Amino acid sequence: MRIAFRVVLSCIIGAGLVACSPPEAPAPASPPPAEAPTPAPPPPPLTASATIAPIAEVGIEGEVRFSEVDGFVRIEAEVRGLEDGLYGFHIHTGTDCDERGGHYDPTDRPHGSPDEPEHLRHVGDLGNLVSREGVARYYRIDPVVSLDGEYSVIGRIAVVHHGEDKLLPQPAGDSGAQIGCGVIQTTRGS
Ligand SMILES: [Cu+2]
Ligand SMILES: [Zn+2]
Repeated sequence: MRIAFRVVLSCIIGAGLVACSPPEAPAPASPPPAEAPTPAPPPPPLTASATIAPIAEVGIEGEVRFSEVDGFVRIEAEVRGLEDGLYGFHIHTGTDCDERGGHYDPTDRPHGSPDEPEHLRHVGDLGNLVSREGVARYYRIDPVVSLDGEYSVIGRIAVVHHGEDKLLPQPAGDSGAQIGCGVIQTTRGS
C-alpha cells in the first residue's frame, strides 16, 4: 500500500515525465564471479658464470659471475694467483678459449673505460681486476653488458690480461698478454 502510494507520489512530482516506472525489482542473485586468472610469475633473473683457467704460463684460476639486477648486470669476479696490481679484464668476442678474438664490440665503438657512456666503450670493456694479497677482485653494476637479446655476452669469453688496461690506448687498452679465460655460460635454473 505504502509503495503504491510512493509510486503515485513520484509520478505526480515527476509530472513532466511521459511514463512512470514501478520501483525496480531486486536484481537476481548473480553467479559467483569467475576466478581471475593467476598471472604467470615473472621469469627469474638471468645469471651466468665463467670459470677462469690459465692460458699462458701464469697459474691463475677464478670465477666470474653475472646476474641481472633491475635492468643492469652485476659482474663479480675473484681470480687467484696474481701479484698485487691491476689486470685488464674484458669480454672478448670469441666463443671458446682457443679462439678468443678481440674485445666484444657489436656496435663498433672505441675502446674505453666501463665508466664511459655506451658510445665510448666496447660492450666487453670491463676495466681492471684489482689484485691484493693474492686475490684479484672485481665488482660492478654495468648498464651495457646484457645476458639476453641481440648483444648478449652469453657464449662469449671473459679474458684476464697480464697488464693494466690503460683505458685510453686504442684498440684494446694496451693490456698486455692474455693469461686467463673462460666461456660465459648461463646458469639459470641451477
Ligand atoms: Cu682483453
Ligand atoms: Zn675494448
